[in-house]
Amino acid sequence: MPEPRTIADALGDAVARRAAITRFTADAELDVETAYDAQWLGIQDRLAAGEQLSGLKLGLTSRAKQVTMGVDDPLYGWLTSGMLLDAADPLPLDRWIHPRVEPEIAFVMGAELTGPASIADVLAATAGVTAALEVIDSRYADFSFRLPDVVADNASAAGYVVGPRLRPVAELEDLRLLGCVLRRDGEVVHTAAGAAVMGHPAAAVAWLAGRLAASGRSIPAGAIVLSGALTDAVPLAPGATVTAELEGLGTIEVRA
Ligand code: OOG
Ligand code: MG
Repeated sequence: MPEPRTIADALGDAVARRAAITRFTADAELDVETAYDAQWLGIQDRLAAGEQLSGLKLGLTSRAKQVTMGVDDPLYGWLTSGMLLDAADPLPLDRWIHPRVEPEIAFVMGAELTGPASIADVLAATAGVTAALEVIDSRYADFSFRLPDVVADNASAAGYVVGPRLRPVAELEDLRLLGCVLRRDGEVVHTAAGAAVMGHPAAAVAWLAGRLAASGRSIPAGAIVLSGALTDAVPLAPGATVTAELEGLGTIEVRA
């Protein structure tokens, strides 16, 4: 099994050179816990380079994503200050290898959340929810990976854009029924509702709190938590415009 340091270095190098690598599981054993160790080393490298932690992300929490990516389990990764993007600017395509964008419901935590946690615990600790578009960019050739590979690769995290409105959950109707429409160049490409994410988007955040507790961590107050794509991602081709409209949370539009 490759060492976490070796894995983190190979992935860091792939980012720096914008060159995809072959997944580790193609010719080696890699367990999920070792992969999370490698992920954490990669995050430490970003912090050492001057970034700050800004939050966490869930991945593969919807059936649509699991089926497309061929991985049946959710996972998590970390968001850093360098990943925050402004929808007013064209997306920095020159940073990435083969970026895709996907619509998400983001939770902004008003209080620290330590697992195990229920949906009610998550909602009580949430300052508000907002729309987000996440840019993912696998460091693996053809976005081809197994669970340990994508864990080590920080859940393909590359960037995120936050929507125009932060709404307290008490102001919204049932998050399970919150509608989402994704358009590319004005044409509807995917639609979903909040329940696409583990039956309830807060269930994904509860899963995260439980998973972090197993390694003695928690979700910090102030963190933004992307609960996972509601629909499949769309490739970000140069010149494309992608728009996500989330019921009650407004519209985000990005230009590549
Ligand atoms: C893994 C990351 C998935 C999500 O929201 O499901 C993810 C990938 O698809 O490359 O961020
Ligand atoms: Mg995502």
